[in-house]
Amino acid sequence: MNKEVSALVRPIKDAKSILLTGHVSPDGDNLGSMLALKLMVEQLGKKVTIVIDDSIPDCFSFLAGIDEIKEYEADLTVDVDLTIVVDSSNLERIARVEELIKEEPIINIDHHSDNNSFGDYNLVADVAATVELIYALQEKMEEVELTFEIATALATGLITDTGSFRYSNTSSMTHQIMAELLNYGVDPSLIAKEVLETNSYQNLILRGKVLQNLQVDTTGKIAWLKVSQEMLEEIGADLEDTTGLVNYPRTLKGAEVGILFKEIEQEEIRVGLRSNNYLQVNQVAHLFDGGGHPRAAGCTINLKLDEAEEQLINAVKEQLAKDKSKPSEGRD
Ligand SMILES: [Mn+2]
Repeated sequence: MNKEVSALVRPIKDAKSILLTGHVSPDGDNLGSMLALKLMVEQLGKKVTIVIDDSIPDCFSFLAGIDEIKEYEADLTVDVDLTIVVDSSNLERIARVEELIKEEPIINIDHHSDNNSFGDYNLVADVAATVELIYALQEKMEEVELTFEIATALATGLITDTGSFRYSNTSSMTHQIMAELLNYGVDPSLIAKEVLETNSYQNLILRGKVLQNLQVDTTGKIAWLKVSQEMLEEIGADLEDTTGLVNYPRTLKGAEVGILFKEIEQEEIRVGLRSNNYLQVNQVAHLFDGGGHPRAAGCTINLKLDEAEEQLINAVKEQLAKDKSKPSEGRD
């Protein structure tokens, strides 16, 4: 991995103006990676524009530089000589931001095992969070100093992608990096409070309503939840209030896989998949042009909610039949 990290230093130093982006449904690792990297390369005098084809959840508003992230718009133009994509297995994950990429080289920094190496430079490694790779890059860039703001962004990625160091992707390296970040004054209790332990009123009410409609297949192995636009309107909630819902169905005793369907628009259904022990949910996501990890993946299906539900659940049943014969694998 050392060589791949070092290989990024030259193109970053040679660039003047950098486009930074990451996947839709931005999470703490995606945002933490982008913001840490932005603050790092700004120390080198680079101009940085962050664009995402989605809105930013409020819970991340404590991160330095978060207000400067632009949401994709059709008339947006950027003049850059390097693009860096973080935390994304393929270019489809950045949605319409792909339209902003012209001839400039692309750096791909990611930790998803199904990453298709779409970059001209690829730093893809099996680590708990993409921020671990950004941390490694910082260590290689002698002129760049770790600051409280950068450390906080990196720690946010570690905490969120490891489920507060509970998931099996957590390594001794993850803890070593966290220990180093604490030396820069990072406050993990504040990060946990902001990101994991604060809910909007609408989020709690929506959670109650959505959980009441929990669906389970006849085997009890597949559990899923649905959020329709009608439900959101009824309680005055928006898509941001769905944060965290994806984690509930797989906690059902006996379930192997938990799924959340979110109706973004009438024929645009965003699907989050989580599994417990052996089902490779990224294989299911791939069938619908999505991606992710064996235990956490996502995709978007351009069908009506009930049609998307039927197709996706059928695909999960087929994958369950394939995977149950294999020895179990750890969470990625
Ligand atoms: Mn990640």
